[in-house]
Amino acid sequence: MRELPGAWLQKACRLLVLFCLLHLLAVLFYYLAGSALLGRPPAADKEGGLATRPSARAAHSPPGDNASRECPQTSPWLVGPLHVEFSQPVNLQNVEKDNPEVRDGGHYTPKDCKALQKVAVIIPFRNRDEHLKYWLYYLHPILQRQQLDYGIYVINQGGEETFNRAKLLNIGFTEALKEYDYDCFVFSDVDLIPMDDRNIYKCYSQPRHLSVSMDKFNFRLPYNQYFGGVSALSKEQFQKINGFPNNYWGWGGEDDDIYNRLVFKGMGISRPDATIGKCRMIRHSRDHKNEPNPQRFNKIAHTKETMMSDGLNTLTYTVVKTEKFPLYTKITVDIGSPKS
Ligand SMILES: [Mn+2]
Repeated sequence: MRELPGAWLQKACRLLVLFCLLHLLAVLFYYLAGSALLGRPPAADKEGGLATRPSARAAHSPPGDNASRECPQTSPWLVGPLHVEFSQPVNLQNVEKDNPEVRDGGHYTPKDCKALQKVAVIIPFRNRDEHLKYWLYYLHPILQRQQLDYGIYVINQGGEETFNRAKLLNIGFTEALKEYDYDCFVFSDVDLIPMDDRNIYKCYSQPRHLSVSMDKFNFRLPYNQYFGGVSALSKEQFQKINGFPNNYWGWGGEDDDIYNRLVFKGMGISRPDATIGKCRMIRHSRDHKNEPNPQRFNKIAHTKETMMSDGLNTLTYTVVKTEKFPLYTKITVDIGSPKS
């Protein structure tokens, strides 16, 4: 009597196994039939993984077909760690020749696929042409390998007034949006070069800090709240915090104010790990008219009260000149003075 339920169970098991096999066969059939119908190998997401693929693909399918397909989440062109040094001077004409797909004003759009994000890179600037050459030399190839639809905006502070980094960044955001429907903004100092192209210059669900391990700080984060150097905010994230402060004249504090704004609006910081986030800063002495701002400690203590009355909604400036160079757009602005 004991065998009876056992035999029944065995029969049921056999049936189940048979059913599973049938199911597997059916799935396999539709999978193979499907890829045969589409005329491409089953591993479609691996396309472009080999250097020979793009040209092979271009020969087989009409142009425009690939450009309408979204780029993969991870670009197949990334190489990882990079050698970065500043011993040889850079000739911009050579950089232009090496980056033939970069259009006037420093714009690039991937040819093979539709970029996941439209990124404006904003660089606050004054009298750092040598640094800018290195930046363009290193970053253009990296940003292209990252398959971004991007534009480079150098915001040059005209006149002799004290430097105001955050206000220049606000201006960059505003001016770039007049030109193209950007959805992400990378704010980068002119003297910072990433040492790994897996550090993607794009936006994430939370504001991104990209320059997390700088050689200047022995490849460590100087403090947990540090948000200086290179950062990325989506258009929505930037607008949510009313942009950056306009009232930090001279060196320091504006990055901490930005950090406070993000926290007060309920956001957190996203970062790459310490290896991917490695970067080099070009050594330099302190700039004239960018002395440490003595008011900075008092100011960052009051971000909560001041942030909605100082930022994008109170931004005033005049564009003095817009220049479209082959590798970047340079916008020279009059941003007033600390008193005005
Ligand atoms: Mn620096």
